[in-house]
Amino acid sequence: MRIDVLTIFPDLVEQFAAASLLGKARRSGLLDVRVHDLRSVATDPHRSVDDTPFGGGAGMVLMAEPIFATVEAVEPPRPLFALGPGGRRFDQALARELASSGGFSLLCGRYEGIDHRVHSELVDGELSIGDYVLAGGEVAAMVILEAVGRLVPGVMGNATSAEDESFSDGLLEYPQYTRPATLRGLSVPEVLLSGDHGRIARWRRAQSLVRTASRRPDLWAARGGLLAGEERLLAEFGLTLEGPPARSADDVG
Ligand code: JF5
Repeated sequence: MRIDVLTIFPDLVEQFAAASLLGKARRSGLLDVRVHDLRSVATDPHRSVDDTPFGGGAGMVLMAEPIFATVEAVEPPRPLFALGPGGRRFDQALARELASSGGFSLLCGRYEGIDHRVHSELVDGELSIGDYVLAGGEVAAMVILEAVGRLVPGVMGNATSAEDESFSDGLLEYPQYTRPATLRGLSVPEVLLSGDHGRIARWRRAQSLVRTASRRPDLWAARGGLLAGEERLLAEFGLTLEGPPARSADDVG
């Protein structure tokens, strides 16, 4: 899968794509991430990529010409998405869609925005990673690279598929513990030390259910609340959806 990123901060994105999981996937040939410097095609002595807005106003606008020139020179894979808070919200479902596509490209805006002729003539769509304003699209592009990259078949081996199934069923993860079994007087839930794998699986499921219901009412509603048999599952561990949840270290505040 090829993913191209167009940016005026190529070093930032390149460093990220070369590190950790993405870097490994790249070296193994599973991921072809290409980072392009919009400034490298600028022809004027100052290699300008921004200019003041027609009509006046604060700040600068990313110029159209360096973006047209880059797109013509590298023919980035389509669709070409611009990052920005006005776009389609990026979520796990979209990450899966993009991971099973042939490839795509990301255009990182900066300043007050990008010359509109880029949007009207070159860009296929806009993606947002959330309802907040960033100084530029680079961080959003890196979020998308990581979320999509780890879903590309082979990048994470078998660890991904099963785990991401648990998000696809709309539930939060259950709590995790590692050694030691007692830490500063805090013990690990008995069930996890029991060796009873059926009971462990049911406990984890029950934990996912109560966590989702209490922390993410939006996900809980979308799932349709408790399904058949789940009331009993909760009861097996003395849990209900009512009343205060069991206190744990991550429940503070
Ligand atoms: C950007 C001009 C794009 O701020 C964002 C963003 C927020 N959620 N998703 C993306 O993009 C950066 C800044 C200025 C265009």
